[in-house]
Amino acid sequence: MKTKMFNKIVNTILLAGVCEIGLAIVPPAINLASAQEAANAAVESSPKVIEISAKKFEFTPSEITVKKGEPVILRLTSSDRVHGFMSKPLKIDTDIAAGKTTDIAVTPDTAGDFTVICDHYCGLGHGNMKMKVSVVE
Ligand SMILES: [Cu+2]
Repeated sequence: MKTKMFNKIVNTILLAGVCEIGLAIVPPAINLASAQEAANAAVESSPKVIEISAKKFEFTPSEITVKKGEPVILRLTSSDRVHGFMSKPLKIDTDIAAGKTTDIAVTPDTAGDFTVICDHYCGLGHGNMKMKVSVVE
């Protein structure tokens, strides 16, 4: 949520900046083209968003694949209660509160398969609540 808003603000600032410079030095047709280019660049550079939902006692999807060195946003939600979302090697440790979206930015630096576990006790099946993150080159 925050990132989306931030991007919107950045886009607005970028466009405003391009328009001002454009108006001052180039005809309107070229000005429009460069504003569009700036908007496209902003969209391409924003990280990929992967949605993951939690409920007793599973994460959906139970497996994701991300690229080494490529920033992603994990958009976490819970449909029942608070769950944990933790993986030491991926340097992730957060709680997922129910009824709210938790965005975390991750840039995996090592290839391999990693397990994310719920580390917030949520009931009898808690010990098996996990998902797999595959980091590929
Ligand atoms: Cu749990």
